[in-house]
Amino acid sequence: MYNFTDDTEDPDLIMTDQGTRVKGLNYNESVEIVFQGTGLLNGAGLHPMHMHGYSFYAVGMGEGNFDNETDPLKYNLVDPPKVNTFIVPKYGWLAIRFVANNPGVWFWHCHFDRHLTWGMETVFIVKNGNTEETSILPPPPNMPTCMANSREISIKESKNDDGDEDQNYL
Ligand SMILES: [Cu+2]
Repeated sequence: MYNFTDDTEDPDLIMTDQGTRVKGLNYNESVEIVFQGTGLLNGAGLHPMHMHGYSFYAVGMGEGNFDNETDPLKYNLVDPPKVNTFIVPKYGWLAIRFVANNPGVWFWHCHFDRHLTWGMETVFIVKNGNTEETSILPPPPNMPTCMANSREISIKESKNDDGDEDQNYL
């Protein structure tokens, strides 16, 4: 197994891939996530992982590298804390579970803002269920449309120097 908690300074690991990938989840899907802390680049630290839209159960945590065979056997499935933020321990791991029963687009991130800007963030898109009650509410009737906003902005930006409106915004 790769040793995530090694204090390596391998320069090939300095630059990460930038991406806009998100994770899609089906309505009512049971989700388990294991956050693995790392010591790579001597960057070991705590990470308070925070999820919007949900509380989750922190079912397990431990030191070192997560072992997918043995560590789940030690999960607390009786009375785990239900929270929306929990610490991934330094040189350790955190396992959480939740049921994706709140449709929407939900931000997930480390709550240290500096880490967030380094890329410790992602998004879950939880799909609608089969009923109105299990789906995202429609926008309110007075919500401006994107088209109305973009037209107003375009008109403001397209004034000529002589004050005439440029009609090519459409
Ligand atoms: Cu962090």
